[in-house]
Amino acid sequence: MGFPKDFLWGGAVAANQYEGGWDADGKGPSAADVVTRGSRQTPRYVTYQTSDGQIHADEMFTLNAPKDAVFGVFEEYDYPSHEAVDGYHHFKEDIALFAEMGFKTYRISINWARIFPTGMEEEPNEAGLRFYDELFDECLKYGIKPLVTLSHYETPLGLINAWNAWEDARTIECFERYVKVVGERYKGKVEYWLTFNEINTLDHGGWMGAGVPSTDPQTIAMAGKHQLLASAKAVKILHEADPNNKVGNMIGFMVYYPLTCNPDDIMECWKEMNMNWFYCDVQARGYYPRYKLKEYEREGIEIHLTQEEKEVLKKGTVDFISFSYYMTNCAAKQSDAAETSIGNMSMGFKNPYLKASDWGWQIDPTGLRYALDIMYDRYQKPLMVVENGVGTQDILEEGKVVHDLAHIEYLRDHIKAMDEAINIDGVELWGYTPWGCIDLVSASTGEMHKRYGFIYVDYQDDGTGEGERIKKDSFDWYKKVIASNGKNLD
Ligand code: BGP
Repeated sequence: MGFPKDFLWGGAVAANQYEGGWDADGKGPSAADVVTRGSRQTPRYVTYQTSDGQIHADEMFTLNAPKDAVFGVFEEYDYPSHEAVDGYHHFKEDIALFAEMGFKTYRISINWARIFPTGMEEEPNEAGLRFYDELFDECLKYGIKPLVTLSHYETPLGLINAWNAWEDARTIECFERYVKVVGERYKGKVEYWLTFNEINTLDHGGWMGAGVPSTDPQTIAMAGKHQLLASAKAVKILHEADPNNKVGNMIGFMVYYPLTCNPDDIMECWKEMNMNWFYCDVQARGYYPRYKLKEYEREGIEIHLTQEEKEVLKKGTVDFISFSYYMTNCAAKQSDAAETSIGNMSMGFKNPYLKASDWGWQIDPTGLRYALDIMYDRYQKPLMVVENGVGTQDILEEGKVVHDLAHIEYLRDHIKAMDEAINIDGVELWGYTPWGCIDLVSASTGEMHKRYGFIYVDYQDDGTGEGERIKKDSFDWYKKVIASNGKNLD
């Protein structure tokens, strides 16, 4: 019983939510840098200007911008990625704290626009490359293996303003150039790679994941095809750069349960689950699943997959599968059947057996065991849980203490569920990197006060705070968990 000997315990962040330094040392703006701060009540907006000089701000998840939109940063708006938690200047201090907790791995993303400021340059930005050299060296100094996401909502804005980024096949070549550069440069330093963070976010709006200002199904299908091809090519490039490289995909995994045993609800649930499976099926098996092709046919969507492209997909299957897991949802045919529930991307119905976080995400540790089981059963490839956690409103009390019991309880129950998946169900699990191991900007709301970390960062939504790092109660707890290789969860 227990976790495997070399289990990769760690934590996860993304460049755009952690680093700040949005225009430092030659970095170009990315998709995330033109998204405003929202809240639980206010959505996040994407800002752009039209040819008549008007400045617009449209909701990120439902964005359908006009053809003449030029995306950019405008004075009157507050963009949380610009400062984030200033990891750009604090990364050494932060990695030292992760090392103190005993991290074996640290999941970060490379901000593509730091390396290729517009995405289209022939030559990379040396200062950007140097930054990640230093960051990886700092990890390796403590024996922490970097786990690197190539694209985590950081499509260079240059590609978006030129041709709507992933909507256009030319972005694949730009991405290949970027992957070749980082694959060569970080050879021997980085062994674990992920291609696109939550590639399936595309189905919930094109902006975040693909820099596509549209929700049109045909456009989304093409952007998806381009990212799937790029993901397959990245696998090949990274294997060629270093045969030791292990390349995984990354799915935002939203488990659905049928709301009732009504067969109609079962079928509805199957459909919802296919939204999870589709991208993963292509990345793990190397071909488009028939249920998706049939759906495209029914909806009149054309993706024009050539023989050569089919070969690319076939040869670029991933070595392992990674996913984020936060919550579960229920599916039902009747839309007035029950109360709706929200989540990081998709909606569903409330499960009467589950409690929810302050942001309404339903908490379900057993769902993680179930997710691991069905995922492993379907693909028979090693798995990693690369995001998991609960966002809470932590209170910094006098004496600089934060009693974040809710984090401890959530993580403890989910670690137990992983233990069961490994030891009772026989799942091969390589690692666990809880989300936001240090407080950072929320992706869905842009808030600072939705906190996940073991380490509190003193930045507030109104711009106050000096960015001081303070250990929460969960810091010492996670340290014990790692030291005991998952046995001591008290
Ligand atoms: C995932 C994203 C992360 C992260 C997380 C938590 O969907 O990959 O970037 O932010 O969700 O969501 P949020 O920040 O909205 O609480």
